Amino acid sequence: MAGRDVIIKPGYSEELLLDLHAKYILKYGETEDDFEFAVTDFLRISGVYWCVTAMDIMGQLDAMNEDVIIKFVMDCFDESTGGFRPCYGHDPSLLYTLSAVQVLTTFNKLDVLDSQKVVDYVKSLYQSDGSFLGDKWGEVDTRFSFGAVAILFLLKQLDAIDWTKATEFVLKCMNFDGGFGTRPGSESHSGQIYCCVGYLTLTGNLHHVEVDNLSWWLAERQLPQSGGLNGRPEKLPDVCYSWWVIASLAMLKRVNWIDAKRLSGFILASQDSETGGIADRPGDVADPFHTLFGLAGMSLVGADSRLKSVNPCLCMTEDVLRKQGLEIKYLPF
Ligand code: 7TP
Ligand code: ZN
Repeated sequence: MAGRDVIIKPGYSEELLLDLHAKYILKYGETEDDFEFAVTDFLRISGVYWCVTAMDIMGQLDAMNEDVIIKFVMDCFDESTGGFRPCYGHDPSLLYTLSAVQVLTTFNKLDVLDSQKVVDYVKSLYQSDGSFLGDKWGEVDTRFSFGAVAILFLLKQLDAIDWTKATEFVLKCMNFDGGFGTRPGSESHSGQIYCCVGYLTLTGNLHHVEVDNLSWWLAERQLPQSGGLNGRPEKLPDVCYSWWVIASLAMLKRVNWIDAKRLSGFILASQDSETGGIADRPGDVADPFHTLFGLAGMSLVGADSRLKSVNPCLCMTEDVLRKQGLEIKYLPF
């Protein structure tokens, strides 16, 4: 199938510019005397997660100001709901709560949290049809099913919810092509597939997927010209989709269904060799989001031995998960 693609101009860096990326992330966090991790308020706590995890993968976590980060994260905690806001003054949501829990886990600081409140928050978003809302505004999306189970897994509170109905809901979002969408009947999309495969992995239900059918759809996301991966047929390749796709393939034990060498070439070409950081595709402006998922993708395909191993389900280092006794049981495909 002919898809849209980009042409990589010759002359890009053939190696991963680790020092430059670490400097880029560190600099991103400092604006005047204020702690400014993200460009925009509405995603700041997720920006903190992207930066912290990128640094951890590069083995540079020690260079970050842990105390300032933990204080920022806890200032985002909303006592009245038990959820986390993206920053002070905004509404809490399940997605920002996952980012907060991921950051606290990485710094081994979950004990500063009243985790029962967080558990109750997650339960408050559970619907009788098995779906989850993302926040009080009431949208339903399989991303929230993943967010819910990932939060409770990290808090070691998976038993707080009976996942039977929730699993039925996720499986209703499976399509004839083996992929998953936002809600029942929605078209397959790499990001949604990642969330559903991650959900099914954490709840021990991955045997319900049609492994070969789904892996085939995922492998077809790699574009012939650039080696990058797209999120859906006919879309341009994007570094972050590299992550959603190969992380899904990794959970399905099918990473070798894509050409790792060509994918790493695309990610390397998306580096900004002046400022540091990685962009969505070659020539675009770098940001922490694509920097994390570019590094995580490079780690997952084993493209650079200086990178720590990344867990495909949670996008955190295996080091952190091991140290916290967080073991994921994969199915033996
Ligand atoms: C620049 O325009 C956007 C568009 C959407 C900025 C943010 C978003 S988003 O919050 O809905 N989101 C994450 C996201 C973040 C960035 C970004 O982060 C820039 C600087 C920083 C600092 O931390 C940039 C894009 C982005 N997108 C949009 C996107 C990604 N690839 C192509 N595009 C257009 C993803 C978007 C949705 C999202 C996906 C995964 C996730 O864990 C959280 C949110
Ligand atoms: Zn992207």
